[in-house]
Amino acid sequence: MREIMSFIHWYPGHIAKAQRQLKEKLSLVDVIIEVIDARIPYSSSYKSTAQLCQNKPRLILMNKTDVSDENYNKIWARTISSLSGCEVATTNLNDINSINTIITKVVNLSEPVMKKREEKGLLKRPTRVMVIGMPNVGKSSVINRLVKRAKAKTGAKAGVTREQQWVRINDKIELLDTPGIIPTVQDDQYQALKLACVSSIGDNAYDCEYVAAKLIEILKKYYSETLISYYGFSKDEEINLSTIALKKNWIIKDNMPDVKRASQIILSTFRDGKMGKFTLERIDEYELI
Ligand SMILES: Nc1nc2c(ncn2[C@@H]2O[C@H](COP(=O)(O)OP(=O)(O)OP(=O)(O)O)[C@@H](O)[C@H]2O)c(=O)[nH]1
Ligand SMILES: [Mg+2]
Repeated sequence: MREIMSFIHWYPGHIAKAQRQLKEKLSLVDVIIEVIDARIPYSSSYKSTAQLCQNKPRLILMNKTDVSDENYNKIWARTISSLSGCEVATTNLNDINSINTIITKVVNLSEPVMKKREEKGLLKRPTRVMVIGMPNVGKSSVINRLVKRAKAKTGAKAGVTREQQWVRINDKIELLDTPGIIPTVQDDQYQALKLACVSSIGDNAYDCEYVAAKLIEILKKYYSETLISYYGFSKDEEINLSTIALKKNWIIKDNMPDVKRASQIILSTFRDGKMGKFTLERIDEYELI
């Protein structure tokens, strides 16, 4: 996968600074919620989070299960849990049950932390929680949903806290109102490609046609029947950006396929789940078991 190097660019200076800033913020909290993308559970989880979080209790949310393949959600959740030693919850933030699950699990994680504080004779206060994760995984949505639920439950004004940036979720929990962005530093460019597929990498950092072409390869490998029927191909026809463009009649001058348009539409139909529910990675790809 070396060839991707020239398509997805990193800025090591920015990454080091972002990591430093995140570490400072993390030192303020007791429990961490890490959000990852259920379509790419491995690539969207940061391999050094435990170290970054100073081994504080962490709840991992495998989010966007409404657009990932349900056949792989459970097995990935179990695998991520055993790799990280953390509790993992599968979530769809449009579902209120997911929000209730998050609250229950955070309260459970906070109990030993509060007990420890008490044993040390520290002042009693709610558990401080922060949401972290790579770009576009749903961090702000988690915060917004938790805050909205708190408002609905208590009828209280949002954001009544001792310090401006903490929002009281219930009598046990307060949440930092801004998330921590884990910089998407990836030495594995195949993982970077998948992050680009789910928009976790800004589109100025990669070539749209290249990423769309690679996405089609992955979908051909794992979901060929869905791809064939979605675009109306027959079994023996070649599927690539050009043939999809021709099939959909996306044409530029001289009857040439509009590959650029095809790339953009393919990426967006994948991202919003219109083509189907897909999970782009399998556990055996990474020899995780
Ligand atoms: N389908 C689906 N979309 C979701 C879910 N959660 C969040 N999203 C969408 O994903 C996109 C990104 O969500 P945000 O909450 O802005 O993500 P973020 O991690 O704060 O993103 P950055 O601030 O860019 O790092 C938005 O369009 C959300 O509506 C989910 O469970 N399912
Ligand atoms: Mg955000």
